[in-house]
Amino acid sequence: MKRLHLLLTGLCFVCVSFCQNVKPVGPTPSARQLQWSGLEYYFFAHFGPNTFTDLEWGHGTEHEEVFNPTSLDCRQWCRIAKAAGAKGIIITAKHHDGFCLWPSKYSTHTVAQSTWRNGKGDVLKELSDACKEYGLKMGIYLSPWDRNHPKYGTDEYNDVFVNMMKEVVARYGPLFEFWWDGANGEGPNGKKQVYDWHRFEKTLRTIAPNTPVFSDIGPDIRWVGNEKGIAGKTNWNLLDTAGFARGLGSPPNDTLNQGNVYGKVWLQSECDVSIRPGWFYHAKEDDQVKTPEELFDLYLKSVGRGSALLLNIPPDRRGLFNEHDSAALVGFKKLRDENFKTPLLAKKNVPVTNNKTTLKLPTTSAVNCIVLQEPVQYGQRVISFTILLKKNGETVREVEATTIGRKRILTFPSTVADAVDIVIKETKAKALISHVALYAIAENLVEK
Ligand code: FUL
Repeated sequence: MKRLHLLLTGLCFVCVSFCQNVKPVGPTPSARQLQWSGLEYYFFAHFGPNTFTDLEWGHGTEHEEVFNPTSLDCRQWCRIAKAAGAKGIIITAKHHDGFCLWPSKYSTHTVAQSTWRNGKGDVLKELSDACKEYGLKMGIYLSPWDRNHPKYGTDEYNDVFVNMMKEVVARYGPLFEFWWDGANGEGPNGKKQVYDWHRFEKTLRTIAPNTPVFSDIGPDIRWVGNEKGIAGKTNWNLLDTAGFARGLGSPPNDTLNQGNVYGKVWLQSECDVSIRPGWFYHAKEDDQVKTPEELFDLYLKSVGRGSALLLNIPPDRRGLFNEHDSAALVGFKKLRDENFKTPLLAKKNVPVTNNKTTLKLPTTSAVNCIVLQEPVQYGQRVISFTILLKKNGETVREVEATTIGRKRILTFPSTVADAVDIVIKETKAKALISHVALYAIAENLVEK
């Protein structure tokens, strides 16, 4: 009994001493951001008239009849998402062509005007029901740029956009993310729309206070500056947004990619990337689906660099996730499961004293991967660090790195070691490491 008491006291001490006197540093995530941050990996589904016209940017003049999936089954999407370990699906409720995948009251270019299911179909309703059934989250992409809506280019379009947001939140919420695309291809002689971003933001905050909102510069999640799925090796969850705007006025792509070390706003990045070259389904790309190994590499370069992975799986003309894509996704899941199943060592809340911590491996082993996490609710702290792999007291490999953030996965050539030192070189305040794990992953998966 006394021993148990001592043990419990010891455990409490570790816990308390880890968090004791810890003051957050700089901006910290809101509850809404923190909750989203734990999702790490989820799907995008680009679906609409482009699926049937083989375009990437529809003109907005396509006849509604064009949208005609022969056997839409959102449960099949969810089954695959679940099997692939994704946490949710964000659907293009309205892409730049303006076609609405739900029967909106605020447009006459929707599923209701199509012949699909005699105008009675509703893709968002089916997806929302399927997500609930499979325990997945649902998110909505709504393009501000609209090449169809007659009101686009006038002040009244802001009412349309607000009404559409209200409609989809009321009918298909709760949503785990709302996606505002910054793209606009109107060109110098095109229609000019002055978006009322302030009103858009206020609307979502009122009707969906727990839904984080994505755009180039947030307010909750920022774009990573490319569509390749690659976050910066240095990746701050902080950004200076003052003076910048969405779309063309956003910060340079490399700033979005790396964040700002002393940025004033907490904005974790999200890596949006398609499993195929295009965002929409094109049969001619069936043989260009990313392989499980390529997806694993993107996982290391997104989630493993403190970002999120938003992986696009475009439903095909049947309204199904294509076999080529699902095979790659299952392979990708298998690689994550097999390689991250058994850590050589895993520890929570690692005490860091004088900027250093030593971890002893239970047995001398070949290591080629380390996973680190900071408890970001206390702010992102570590600026740079070194991993020293040791054997019999000698350093056998040094791995230099910069930021950690929510998760940092470092891979390196396989090295036989019996201990590992984490040496914090520069930090904003006392370094906190909430999780560390060492692995021996397949050699071909080590980051190139
Ligand atoms: C871009 C869009 O123009 C693409 O069509 C796609 O939706 C991508 C995710 O965002 O800005």
